[in-house]
Amino acid sequence: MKLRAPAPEHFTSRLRGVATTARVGTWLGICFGLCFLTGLVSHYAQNVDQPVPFPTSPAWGYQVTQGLHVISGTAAVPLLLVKLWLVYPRLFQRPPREPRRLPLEALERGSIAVLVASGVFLLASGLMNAAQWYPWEFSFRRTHYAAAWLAIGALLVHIGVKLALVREGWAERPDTEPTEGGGLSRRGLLRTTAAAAGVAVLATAGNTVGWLREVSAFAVRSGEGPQGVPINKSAAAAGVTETATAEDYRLEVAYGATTVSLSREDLLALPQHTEELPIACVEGWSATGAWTGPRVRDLLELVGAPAESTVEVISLQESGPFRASTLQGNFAADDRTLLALALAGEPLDLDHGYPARVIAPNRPGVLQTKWVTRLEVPA
Ligand SMILES: Nc1nc2c(c(=O)[nH]1)N[C@H]1C(S)=C(S)[C@@H](COP(=O)(O)O)O[C@H]1N2
Ligand SMILES: [Mo]
Repeated sequence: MKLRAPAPEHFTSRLRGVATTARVGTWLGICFGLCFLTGLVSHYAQNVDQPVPFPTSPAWGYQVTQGLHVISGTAAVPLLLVKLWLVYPRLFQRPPREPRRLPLEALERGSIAVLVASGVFLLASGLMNAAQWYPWEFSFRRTHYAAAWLAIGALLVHIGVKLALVREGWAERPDTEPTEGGGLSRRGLLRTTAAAAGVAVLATAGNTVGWLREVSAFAVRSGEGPQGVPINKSAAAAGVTETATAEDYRLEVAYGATTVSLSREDLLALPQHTEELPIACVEGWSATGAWTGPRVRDLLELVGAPAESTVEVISLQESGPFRASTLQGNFAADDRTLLALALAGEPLDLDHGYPARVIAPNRPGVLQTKWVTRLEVPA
């Protein structure tokens, strides 16, 4: 028997066709577009240099954009699988005979190769990041960001090439005729696909939408942590249990040659303010708490640092990418930006950053540094 590569006509499912492909493709394109835009926001918010400062208001802005990012990315997973199943027979299509059609065909196939590769990489690495599983060596943020540009570029080419076909597909009504043997109809396939995306959304949205928590099986960190806020990294995991509870803990505030050193009692003796602010993790989960402590701007005033100074926030944690963060000038100057000592009316839990942590409005969770020991304004 001779083995032969399959040809498109060997794939006989009548579920395939422009009517189903155009619809699933459009939904997938919307998810990718939303994911791309919200991803740009998140990337920008985490940049140290911001030509235009990331705004501090609304306080819940990042919570919404990053929640949408993870929800639209998760919804894209079943859509991408169905889309690939609908079109993969075309992989076996022979190249066209007329040489003048070759360049367009090459562009089309090349863009699809880039789109599929980067799309699969983005969804897989994003899900793995949300599950805090990093089996790779590279920087997640930089690689995910670079792949996003590849994907969106290839997606625009793909849409350009296929626009006429997409129009045709939407003009055709998906029929309800079952496949051979009483299987799914085209409309049934679309409904099932939409339902799968809906389930994926419900299963992750509880990360950030409180009342959905009960149904969200995939809501990774939706369990109530101490003081009603989930924990990302515990004090034990960060290796700070001893230093954070030591008698000689001090917060240093430094501006040029001026340094003041404050014990937790000293910090408690400063004017205390309470703000309702969310912790919004890049992984998509978020939770709002009532945080209490002195304002960062009041602390800067103690050393005579100008308002709107950029502040380096340094924690007791000795290693790890999130041990320190940069607080941009507009965040440092905002009245709602606190060095929190308490959460929900109780002293901060050790795992939430005792003795002191930064909490600022509209700031990615990853920058809300815990176990803070030094605020430094470069002179
Ligand atoms: N020092 C330090 N601060 C940190 C982290 C960390 O690993 N080390 N994790 C950050 C991340 S990714 C998030 S989402 C928030 C979570 O705060 P929580 O654990 O109090 O909810 O803390 C941030 N602050
Ligand atoms: Mo996070």
